[in-house]
Amino acid sequence: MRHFISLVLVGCLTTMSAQVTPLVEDSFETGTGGYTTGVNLNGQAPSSTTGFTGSWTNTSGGFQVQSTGLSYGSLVTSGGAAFATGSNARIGRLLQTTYDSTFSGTLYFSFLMQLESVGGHYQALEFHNGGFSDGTHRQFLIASGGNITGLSNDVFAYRFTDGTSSTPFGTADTNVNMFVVKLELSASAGSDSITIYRNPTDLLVEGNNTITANASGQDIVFDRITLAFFPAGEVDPSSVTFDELRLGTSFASVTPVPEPRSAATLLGLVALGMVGLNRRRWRQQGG
Ligand SMILES: [Ca+2]
Repeated sequence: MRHFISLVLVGCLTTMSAQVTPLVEDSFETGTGGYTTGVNLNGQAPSSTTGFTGSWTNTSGGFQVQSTGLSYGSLVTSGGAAFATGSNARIGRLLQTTYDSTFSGTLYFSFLMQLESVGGHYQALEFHNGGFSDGTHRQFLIASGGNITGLSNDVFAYRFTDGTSSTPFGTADTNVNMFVVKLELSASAGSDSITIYRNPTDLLVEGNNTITANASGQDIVFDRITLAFFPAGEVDPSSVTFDELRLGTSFASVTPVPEPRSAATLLGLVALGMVGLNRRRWRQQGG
């Protein structure tokens, strides 16, 4: 019995320690305190988000928030999601913290992305710094579709500052994809590295997941997160949906899962079990 209680307590503590609040979070909540649906995301700055500053700012086209969100496995999700309204669209929002060249540390970024169709359109989540220019401000991206130099349209790829080559890391599909990017950032020049997990199967333990792609020898600085969709003149431009943006200092902080039972409930069950055991003992002794 004592051994069982120890196991339960260790389990509770492990579960509790896995719940770490992310630095940045946007589940695209709708309604009071959240986003307004049916209008452009541009100019919206709901109080339901964490770690952003100012409002979403677009450079072209439109994204809106829909009331239906994306879901992935046991990932904690809520609210709606952001989707491109079909025209050439790029929209970003500043973070409260700028991760400049003097920053040193490990960050994790996660997001959900669902393509409506696999094709030539460029659909991407981008990190920019100081502005929205492809050539000078875009620092890192995960994208599918055309306009990724030298790649076919049906892959996912990552890319660093514009002008360098893109690297494919798998076939694109129309499922809800979850991406977790580990950013190991150094204050030394040319010493940043990234590790990508596409559709991690274990949201609790990073090491149980297969690394999809990684790269080193980079310099990544960013002050905003950007959503992009460029159908490139296609007849049926379709759309792309993004949801559950999280930036944190640990894998678990950007991959939250519900606790199977709260620690308090488990402790209560243990206490009830002990009471029952003692009663049986008392009856055996008394009878
Ligand atoms: Ca959501």
